Amino acid sequence: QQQQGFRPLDEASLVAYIKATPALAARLGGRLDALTIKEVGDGNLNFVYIVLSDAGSLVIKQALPYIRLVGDSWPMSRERAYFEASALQKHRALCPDHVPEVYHFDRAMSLIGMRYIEPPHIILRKGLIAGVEYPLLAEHMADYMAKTLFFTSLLYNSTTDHKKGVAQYCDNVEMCRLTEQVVFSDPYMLAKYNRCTSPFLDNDAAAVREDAELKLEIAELKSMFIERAQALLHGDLHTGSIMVTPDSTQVIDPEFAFYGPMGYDIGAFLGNLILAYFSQDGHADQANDRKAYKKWILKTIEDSWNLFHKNSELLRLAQKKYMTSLFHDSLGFGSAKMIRRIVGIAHVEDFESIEDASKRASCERRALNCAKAILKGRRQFESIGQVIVHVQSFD
Ligand code: ADP
Ligand code: SR1
Ligand code: MG
Ligand code: MG
Ligand code: MG
Repeated sequence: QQQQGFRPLDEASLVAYIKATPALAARLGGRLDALTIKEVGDGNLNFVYIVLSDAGSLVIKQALPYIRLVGDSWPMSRERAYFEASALQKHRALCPDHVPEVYHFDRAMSLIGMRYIEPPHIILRKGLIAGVEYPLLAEHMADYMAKTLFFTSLLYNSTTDHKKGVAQYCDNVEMCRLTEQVVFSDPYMLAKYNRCTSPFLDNDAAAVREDAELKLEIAELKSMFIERAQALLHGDLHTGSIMVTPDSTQVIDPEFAFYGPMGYDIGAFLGNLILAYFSQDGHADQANDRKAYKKWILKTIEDSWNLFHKNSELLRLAQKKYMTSLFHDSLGFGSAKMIRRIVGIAHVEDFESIEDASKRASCERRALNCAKAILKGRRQFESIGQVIVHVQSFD
């Protein structure tokens, strides 16, 4: 890690930094005397500033040497900013429509300057809570996942190039170890930072810890996550890492990027959509029972997989057997990502914003039971349509 030259910035010191950095100043049209700067980071790890001038805009993201959610008692390598900038650049080269441009990267400062994904873009998770439909989301995300995953895999690249990539991202090991802990280990044992909607879900969380069959399955997925360098993953592809309008889909925040199993990214996206599905009853009111919206979420899950699968380029490259195991991997990882959001450290706004704890617990329990059943029985599913029927049976 580059120690020299690092200092945490704030709204005030960021102005001087921008003035001294031509690549950033130019994006603001050189109009640096009346900047508006606001820290908007609502994620678990980093600090994010929106910078506006009367002639331009940008976003600055800085990693500090700890996890923001917990504080400096949980140190974390600032090199995550390097991997985020590298992955944004690589994935943008493959899929420019859905990845924002990096304007500037300062490794010593762990700082990225990038495109401000302007309003009316909002974080997809917030759109899902508000009940907004995004007609192009499935098509855009299928395109993003197909391009970023297949074209960073051995289906496309030489072993020499692939191994170079694997070697580069191997150093993002602290972030991988964080995932190993908070997704694949802690939810299945008594761990310091685990929480759940207590007392309603106490027994459900204990049942997860005592379920030998479930733990065997999660151990298999954990091994795959650690060992299988299949493609350059985003590494944290939940609905809080996607910004949307009805016409546009932009994927941000790949700081967990590494060469891992493709199903981990696909599962993160699909699993978080299933979480959104089960949270809808907690957001229903007299004006909107959310029934039609739930159908749209299920259709989006189905279309996302089917469009990813049907992409003609991919079919040419990949054998049926390859796609079937990718499907089952995606279902396994998707379930793991659902379970950790209910009994692990990092919860999701979809459920957290349901104020009535008993109502929240009831939504969470259905999602948890659905995820446990998918994780254990994932190899039996032959199509995404069967998964949709299964999800509905827990509603
Ligand atoms: P973290 O790594 O801490 O999760 P994120 O990259 O997810 O940080 O960013 C946190 C928040 O900052 C996002 O939820 C979004 O609201 C905002 N944000 C991040 N990047 C951009 C961007 N390029 N344009 C607009 N808003 C952004
Ligand atoms: C301490 S765990 C924080 C979580 O937030 C990130 O976005 C990742 O999902 C990580 O697991
Ligand atoms: Mg984030
Ligand atoms: Mg992040
Ligand atoms: Mg997740």
